[in-house]
Amino acid sequence: MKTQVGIIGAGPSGLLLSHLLHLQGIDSIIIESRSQDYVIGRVRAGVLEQGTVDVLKESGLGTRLEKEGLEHHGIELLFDGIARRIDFPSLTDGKAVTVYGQKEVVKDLIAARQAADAKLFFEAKASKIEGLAEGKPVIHFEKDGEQHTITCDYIAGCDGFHGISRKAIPDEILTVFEREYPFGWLGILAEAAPSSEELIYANTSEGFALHSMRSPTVTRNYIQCAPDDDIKNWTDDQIWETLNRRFQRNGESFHLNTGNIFEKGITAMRSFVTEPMRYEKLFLVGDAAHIVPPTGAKGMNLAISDVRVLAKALTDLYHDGSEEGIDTYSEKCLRRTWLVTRFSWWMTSMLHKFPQDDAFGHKIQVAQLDYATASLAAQTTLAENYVGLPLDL
Ligand code: FAS
Ligand code: PHB
Repeated sequence: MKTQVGIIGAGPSGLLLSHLLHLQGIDSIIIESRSQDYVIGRVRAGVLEQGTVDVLKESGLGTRLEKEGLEHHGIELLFDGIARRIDFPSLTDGKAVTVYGQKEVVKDLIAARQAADAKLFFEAKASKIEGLAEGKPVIHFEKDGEQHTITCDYIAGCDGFHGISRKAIPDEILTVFEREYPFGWLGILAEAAPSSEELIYANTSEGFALHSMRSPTVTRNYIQCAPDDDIKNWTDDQIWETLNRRFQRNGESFHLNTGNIFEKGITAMRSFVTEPMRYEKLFLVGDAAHIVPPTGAKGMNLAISDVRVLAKALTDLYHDGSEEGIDTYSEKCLRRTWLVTRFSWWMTSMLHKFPQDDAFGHKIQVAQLDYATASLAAQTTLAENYVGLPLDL
């Protein structure tokens, strides 16, 4: 097979890139190792930045998002029993975030690509990338037991943290920056109305908890747990009891709605950045290049900002012959990646219980949270990062 842009991976990165290129008349082929049902079934991100919402709506993917997305104008930070709200619109010139699950975004993208008769192949696993040094990129993949190749002008490695793209960059060129956190997140989806209108990020003496949601009838909650914890160690009652304890606050009663937990799992937490994000005619996009702890609700949003930069760069190249965009792709995306990595690290450091932390360490965290929610300048800093920094900061 032959195409202009070969895309490995049909997560948010690969699907949105293919969609945006299609709108510009640029041909792509997407290969995805998993089945369509598996890709759609994955439960991951929940919060869309303003910029993510804008690019989805501007590219014709806003119908369900407008109907089912929940616009949120703030979050609550809870620490030492003190609950304080950060308002977004008043601190960010009217911006907000939208709660709309990643699986809904992926569903909408797959539907749009299939409606456009895209060359989107599921259960097609890329095994090798060749020809980069010679300027003639070829993707080798297997489907239905047969070997195939895709000859392309450029390759977008949208294959996530465990994909093959990053490994196609020679070791002597690639630099990896990584920090593993000494905890994980136990996440649940339950048939229960959210217990609060907005998200609650709680720092407690026993650990972090997050209250989120997916719809007026489905709540999404997280508990900090040991990094090597096993979901089998947790009964549903223990999960609800822990959440209820961690969301209590001084001077007011908090009622946690409970219900049938229909999805639960444990996610490891790491910060991970690869430099550079381009090698010859291969571009790394999204989780293939970087991972952030989900405390700042940034993972998918950062992936989508990579896509916005690369789609514009490839459009300028194919339409006007300008290479300026592809030549600055890595530098531009890495700047934003580090800004987002810093914010996600900061939120994670401020809100979680670290095993090595003593009473002094907890007091410093409380002071950080007190300042972040009491000072207008500090609230503005948190709000402008949470709703999403401008692409051209
Ligand atoms: P993805 O990992 O989504 O997609 C990569 C795709 O490439 C996958 O479908 C994979 O099957 C495919 N692939 C891999 N190797 C391949 C090969 N050799 N050939 C073909 N295909 C291949 N972000 C948040 O903002 N909030 C959250 O709460 C949150 N929770 C998360 C929980 C988990 C368990 C994980 C893993 C991530 C979470 N994230 C969260 C981050 C997540 O949302 C990512 O940022 C987002 O999926 C990034 O999208 P992609 O870059 O498309 O990568
Ligand atoms: C979610 O709803 O899944 C979610 C929300 C905010 C986060 C992380 C996850 O910071």
